[in-house]
Amino acid sequence: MGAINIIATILNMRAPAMTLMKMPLFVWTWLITGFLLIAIMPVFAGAVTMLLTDKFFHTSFFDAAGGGDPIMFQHLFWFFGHPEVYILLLPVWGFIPQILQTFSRKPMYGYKAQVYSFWAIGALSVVVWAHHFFTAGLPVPALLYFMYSTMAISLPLAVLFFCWIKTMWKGSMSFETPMLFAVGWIILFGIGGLTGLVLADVAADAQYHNSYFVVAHFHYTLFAGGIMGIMAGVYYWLPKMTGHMYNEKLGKVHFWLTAISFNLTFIPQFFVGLAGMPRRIPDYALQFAEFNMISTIGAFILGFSQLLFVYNIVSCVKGGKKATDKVWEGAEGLEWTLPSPPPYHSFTEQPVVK
Ligand SMILES: [Cu+2]
Repeated sequence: MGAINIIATILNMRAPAMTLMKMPLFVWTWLITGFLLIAIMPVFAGAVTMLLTDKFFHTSFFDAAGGGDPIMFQHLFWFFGHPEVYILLLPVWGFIPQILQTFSRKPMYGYKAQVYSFWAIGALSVVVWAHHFFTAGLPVPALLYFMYSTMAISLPLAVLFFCWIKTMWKGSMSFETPMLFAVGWIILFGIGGLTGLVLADVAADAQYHNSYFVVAHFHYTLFAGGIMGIMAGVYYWLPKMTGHMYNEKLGKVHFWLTAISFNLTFIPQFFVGLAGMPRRIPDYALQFAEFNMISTIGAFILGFSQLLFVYNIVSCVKGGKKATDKVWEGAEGLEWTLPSPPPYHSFTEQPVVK
């Protein structure tokens, strides 16, 4: 219902001159996210309902003992599970280029290419699901199909990365906290993407599957690619939302602590994974102890440094230097034409879209 609401709002309620190809990328990625949600959530709901009837009403959809197929559950779950990752990431991919543009003080590079790449990624995301269980014994043609289709995602993603780098290229860049998070995001999410490409290789995946390599890859994708991106967005729009500037120094300390401790936590996991440490176990062999210790220390620093984030947000809501309407010198978009915070009944007249 939420997804339908988002799609209907974007398609029907834009300002008169706001054509689709003038929309902020954040709105584009939300539109695609809406369609993805509608495509996968009913399948997921069906799968969990079947699982529940298996468990409580003695059906055997997925129970081999009663003639069911456990691999079928993996198919249904990952038909949901893979696009779900993009549902979490796409909105972030939408606002990061806007932040890069603002702090590079030059026009965004390749707006249209980015829009088409987002659609390509959205479409590909619903046809690659079986790469999550390459070792479950799928037929070889299926393995090859899911390997190549997964690798194909790196093409539109590479287009996006080039557009984002080109947006910054020779710009008059400055590194306020949102920009630090955005640039850090590109590098760390890049590692997440590249290690995903490694996992997509059927032959290599026999080694990587169910190891800590997957855990490390996943956190580079979802923590760096998702959460750290959201942090960039929070710092970017916080002055607009609250009417106050956050503490810039504290924001920078928060970024560096987060970026360093994040790597301290997850880089060792690539290595223990490659050395054979499986995931989802309560204990591990002694030869993995040192790297796990480094990882644990990193995780504690990462967790505690988020208290700075909470403190910064709370004190920004409570008070601080008044934010101007535009907040950031290079910012573009309708929200920056309104006072900070925007008043109720924000636009009394139709806004002019350039
Ligand atoms: Cu996947």
